[in-house]
Amino acid sequence: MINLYTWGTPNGRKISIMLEAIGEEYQTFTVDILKDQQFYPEFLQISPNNKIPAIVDPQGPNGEPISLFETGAILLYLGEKSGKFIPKKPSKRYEMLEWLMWQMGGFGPFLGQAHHFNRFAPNEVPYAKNRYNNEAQRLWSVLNKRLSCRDYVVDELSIADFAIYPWAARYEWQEIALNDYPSVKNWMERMQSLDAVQKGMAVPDTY
Ligand SMILES: N[C@@H](CCC(=O)N[C@@H](CS)C(=O)NCC(=O)O)C(=O)O
Repeated sequence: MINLYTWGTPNGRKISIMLEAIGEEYQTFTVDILKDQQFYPEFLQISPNNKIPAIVDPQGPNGEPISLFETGAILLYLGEKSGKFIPKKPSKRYEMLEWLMWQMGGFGPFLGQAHHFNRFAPNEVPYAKNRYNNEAQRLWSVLNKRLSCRDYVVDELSIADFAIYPWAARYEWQEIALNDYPSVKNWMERMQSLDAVQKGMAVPDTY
């Protein structure tokens, strides 16, 4: 059984959605980042960048245990292990990687900054709010265009959708009006209707 170390954030939920989607048995361990548990030495051994999520799979490559941090790496690992949600056609696989990297480098880090300055900064910082809310609008426009002519980010449901969805689900924290992005809104409804997404988004249940 895979151990998932996580907390109730978009990055954590990417992995619980994927574990649900591939039907892999897993147990969840919460790492309360509000109590600095991500700095516990035993957690740092598997996630040296002190961030959730991380996994430990006792049945890794060659039957040996493996631990992994960084959601892009974890999603690829679980996709390759299960043979699911990574397109088989090489050109489609690269397309999926483009959108996975787009999420890891943009539609995650920049939206995270928007969350911070909109909701958590101890004082108003108009310049930063403006900068990250504008970037949020730009990123949402890119995604909206991409989804205007397809059901999923690379046509078939893939780990790129699982990476992007939990961030999109926090649209209110990004000052995004969903109706301005109708194609993303429709895709989100499609995603929400999936059992794995509903279950994965509810992990961890203690949060
Ligand atoms: N690039 C990382 C980002 C992970 C991340 O930012 N995790 C946040 C929660 S969403 C965290 O653990 N923050 C705690 C900290 O920075 O100390 C990934 O995709 O795994």
